[in-house]
Amino acid sequence: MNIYGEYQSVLPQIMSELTTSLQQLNKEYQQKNDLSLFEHLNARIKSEQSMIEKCHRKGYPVTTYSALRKNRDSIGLRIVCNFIDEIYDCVDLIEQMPDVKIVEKKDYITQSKPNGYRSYHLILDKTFNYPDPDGQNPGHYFVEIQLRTIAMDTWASLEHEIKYKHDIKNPEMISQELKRVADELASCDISMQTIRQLVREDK
Ligand code: 0O2
Repeated sequence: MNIYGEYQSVLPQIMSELTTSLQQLNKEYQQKNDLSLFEHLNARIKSEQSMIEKCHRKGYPVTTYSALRKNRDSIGLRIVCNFIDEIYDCVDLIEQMPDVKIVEKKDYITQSKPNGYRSYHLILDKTFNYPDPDGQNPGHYFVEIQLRTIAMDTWASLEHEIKYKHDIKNPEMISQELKRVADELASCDISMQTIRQLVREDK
């Protein structure tokens, strides 16, 4: 039996519905502001193996209830924006979406992780027209949304690739270098936003 049990087929449907709503939000924002809210959007259902590993790591029983209630990232969306300002616009707009309650916000942009990781993380509790593990219908589902700029996304992808795929002989030096690059990219993000502002003021 899959860890997601009877909800295994519901999760992709929820993911797809939410993706469509966010793409619609992007369209409306584009029409109103003449610029994109986000550059692209990825969505994934956490693999069964990762979910089981996470249950073990957190000390939760390996059950459907743990997968959907104790852990809150079975459905994950990553929104990649061109500029930092759009990340915060996007958070505001998500907060206003119908049937959405934001139950957790982590701003790793203003407060980056010690290793240099930057992103804005949200956990949503959203109602969908499917039954949930607490017997409610419409049911409540948690969704994790990570919002980043292109530069933050590039760093996180490469850092993940470097860290998880190879044995590192001199981890301290590599961590220092990764942190240095993260800070340089953060500085580029701010510069690009400033340049955009200058161009706007020039009009
Ligand atoms: P995947 O496959 O991306 O889902 P927890 O989620 O409980 O384990 P915490 O502290 O509550 O941990 O969550 P956190 O750190 O706010 O967010 C976890 C997710 O953010 C990770 O998911 C990564 O996607 C991303 N993330 C956090 N820190 C880093 C980092 O230093 N480097 C990179 N590349 N990504 C990071 P998972 O579960 O690891 O994997």
